[in-house]
Amino acid sequence: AQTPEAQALTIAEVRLTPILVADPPLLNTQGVHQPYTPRLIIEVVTEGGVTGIGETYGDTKYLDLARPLAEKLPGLGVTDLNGLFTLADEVAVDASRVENSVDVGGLRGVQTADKLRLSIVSGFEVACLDAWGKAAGLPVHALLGGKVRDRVEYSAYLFYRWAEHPDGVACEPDDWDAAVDPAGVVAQAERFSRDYGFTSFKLKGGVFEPAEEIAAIRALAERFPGQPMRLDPNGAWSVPTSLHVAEELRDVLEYLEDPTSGTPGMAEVAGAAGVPLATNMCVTTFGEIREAFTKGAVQVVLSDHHYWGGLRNTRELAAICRTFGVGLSMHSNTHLGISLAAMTHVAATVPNLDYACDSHYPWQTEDVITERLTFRDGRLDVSDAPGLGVELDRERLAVLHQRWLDDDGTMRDRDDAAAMRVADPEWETPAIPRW
Ligand code: GKR
Ligand code: MG
Repeated sequence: AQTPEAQALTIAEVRLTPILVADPPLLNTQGVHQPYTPRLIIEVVTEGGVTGIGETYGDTKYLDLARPLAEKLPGLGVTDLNGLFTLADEVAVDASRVENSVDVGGLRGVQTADKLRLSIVSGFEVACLDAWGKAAGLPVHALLGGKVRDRVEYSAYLFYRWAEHPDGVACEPDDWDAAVDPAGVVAQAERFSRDYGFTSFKLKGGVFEPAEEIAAIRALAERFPGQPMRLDPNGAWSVPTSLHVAEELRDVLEYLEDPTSGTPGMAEVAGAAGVPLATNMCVTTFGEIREAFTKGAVQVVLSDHHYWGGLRNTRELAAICRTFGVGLSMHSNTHLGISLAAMTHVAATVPNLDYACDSHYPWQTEDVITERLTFRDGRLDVSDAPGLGVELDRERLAVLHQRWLDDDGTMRDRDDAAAMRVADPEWETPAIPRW
């Protein structure tokens, strides 16, 4: 028989709320961000009346998995995180969802059934940890073993972008200027530095000819001398092009991120680049680690609790990286404050978080939490409040869910190439390597 305390921590109800959240016209090698991107907000309510919240991808293929998993959860303890994984394994993944999946043209690495499952489990795991922490009066970082730092550093995530989405497209405008050349990128970095205090800079590349992007990083390095730079073309370059870029930027890059696609190519580049290579594309699952580490293909793995199956798996990844002398940093996709809070809690507990984490958060003007998180000196304070330390704003959640309900289906699955075709009907997802 369960103790009353354990009974109170049992899941009574799970609520799933798909939403569409405004996203600016950020460019990448596949195309441009849609004006709205899908996210899924997960609420886990315990028998004791505590609600925990989580956030993950909200595209249809993720919802198709989240719904049957949610149905299995009542009766599970929010502390039984291993049990959560066992239940997730019982949810069948429709093979066509994986085979036909472009997953934003592969920007998030190869899509497998397991990875889809892990991305869903991550949102539930965070919601369970939030509920457990709230019930126990403990912050999530304490449930992960305790923080080893009080603040977590983030980098400025710079994007080439247009000032506005294409004419006639419904969107929520923002007050950022276009950035399509080195001067625009530097101006964007100046605003990031001024408003948030970031001191390291990552530029999303693979958009323009490599010479253009080399010039942008050079301009940044001149404007912010001695500050760490990263360039990430999402695998768009050939091995020779990657080596050329490495040669040109070696003195200012702290790492080059996914210059080329696939572990063998990354290994070739790593062997001669003279600059560390980081990835959120060729190592996104535990199964990919052995080959990449054995071949010396990557020197830095970008963790992302959404890919890796949650906060505890992120810590396991960190332990493996530590063992093999591989660096650890953190990747992000378009996300809201619940995910940022989760990222910050786990980052606070990892001793070998060697680099500032990525976050798209400054690009999001909308959120579903009552108080947005604020970067100061490029850092976020680690919350010691119970759970994640953020509260759901139900009114905002309802508005963003209504937008999802009202959508004719075009925004419910992120497709950057389709969004680009609105501006350029001839646009095709570029073949890799592009240059
Ligand atoms: O949001 O355009 C984007 C990024 O390109 C994203 O999709 C990537 O997953 O941020 C990511 C990265 O570092 O590769
Ligand atoms: Mg990347």
